[in-house]
Amino acid sequence: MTRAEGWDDAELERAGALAALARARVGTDSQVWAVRAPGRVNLIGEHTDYSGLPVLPIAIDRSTIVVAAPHARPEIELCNADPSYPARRFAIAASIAPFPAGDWGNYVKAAIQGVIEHFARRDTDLARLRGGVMYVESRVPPAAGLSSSAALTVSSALAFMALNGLDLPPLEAAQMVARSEWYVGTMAGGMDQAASILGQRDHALFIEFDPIRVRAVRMPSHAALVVADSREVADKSGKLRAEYNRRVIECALAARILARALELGGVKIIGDVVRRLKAWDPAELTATLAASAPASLAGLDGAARILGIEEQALRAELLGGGPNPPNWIEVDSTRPLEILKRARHVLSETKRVERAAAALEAGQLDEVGALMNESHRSLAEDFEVSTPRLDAMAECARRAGAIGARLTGAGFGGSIIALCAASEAPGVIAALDREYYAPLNLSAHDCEASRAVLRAGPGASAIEIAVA
Ligand code: NG1
Repeated sequence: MTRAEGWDDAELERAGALAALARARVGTDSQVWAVRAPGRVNLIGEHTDYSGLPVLPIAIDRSTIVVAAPHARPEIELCNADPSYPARRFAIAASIAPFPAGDWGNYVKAAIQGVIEHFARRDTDLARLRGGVMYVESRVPPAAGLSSSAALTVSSALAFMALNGLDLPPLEAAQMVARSEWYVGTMAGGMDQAASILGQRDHALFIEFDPIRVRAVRMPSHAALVVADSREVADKSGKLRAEYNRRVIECALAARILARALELGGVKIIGDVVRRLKAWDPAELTATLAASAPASLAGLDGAARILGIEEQALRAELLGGGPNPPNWIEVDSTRPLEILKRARHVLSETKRVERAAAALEAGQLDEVGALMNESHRSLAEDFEVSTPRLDAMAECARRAGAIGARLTGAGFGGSIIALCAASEAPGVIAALDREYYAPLNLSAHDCEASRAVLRAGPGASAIEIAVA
């Protein structure tokens, strides 16, 4: 991954300033690499990635930059330009223990652990891996559904690789970092990291999984994407993580029950089921599921009974495997596990993603907008991840002329995305300002920073910064 394209002047300037800090620390003639990795916003295809089903995000034109310079010790010294993220230090090892939950340094540890595991499988001599200083500076707003965490893990992974002369083709790099957030206890799919690596200017990305593949779909020039932050922050390491992981488990259970009903072996996720069927229909598969098990299951023990396996074995299959689970990932078994509604969303959303990609390619924005509205409804009613505030924002954007609007990202807060004719975007923003932001009494700066027209930008890339 040493593509030099994709950097704009402002990013090169930011990288230059960080490089000067790094060289001040390790030596003025040191080699220095800089990586930019963008955040992403998802057009459609929500909560499908961890079922191995397609998504349609864009990489956005806002990035995180990590600058790395080698030093003689096998450890990473980590500094963040934002003083609210304190400096961190850790040793490079085959298995890196995490900082306490919620620490920002865990995203960097996750990335480096992922690189180490990937290259260990390729017989790289881990004892020869170099440490260094890494300076981070991000312009991807956190907790806004724009994937600041993927921008950080991707830029850290590529910076650590550059430091060690390691290289990978983009699809393989996307595969490598796809599971990095499992390290922090989120059983996430690979959409965010893939979008950050595979982004293309003015293109949406139709991304498929297992293995990761991408088809770039040009954004029609008369279309604009308004992204607006609800300023409702779901606690990433608390409620949001528990609810997110719960839905991953619910989908995995639906997949196993469908597999039993259809007599398919080796199924772990819903994507495994549909890939085995030549043609499939969301309503028919949902009906098969409804006929095979109750719509909701009484905890994992109830699920294990239906599947005819021991609860312990099911737990190990669903929750085991990552570097930190099972102690970080738990499922509250006192609430029912909703398998029917969740599967109905995932199956119908998959068809919507395919149709939206085709409609976007054909320039049929009305069709894309209608699918986005339908996606929001399904996320609210069947996946139960919307909030009254996200519903109100999406509705406000539609009333103001957006062709379609929906929550984007995991939900429980975060942002909405509205597809507009470029000429309508200012009106949509004005309506959100008037109807949604004004009653929140935000400062002019905070209101301004909360919403924007975002353009699809290029994916991550690394450059070497020459000594001035
Ligand atoms: P956000 O909420 O933007 O971080 C999360 C997952 C994605 C995907 C979406 C829902 C993480 C890091 N990412 O995105 O992989 O599953 O939810 O479509 O949790």
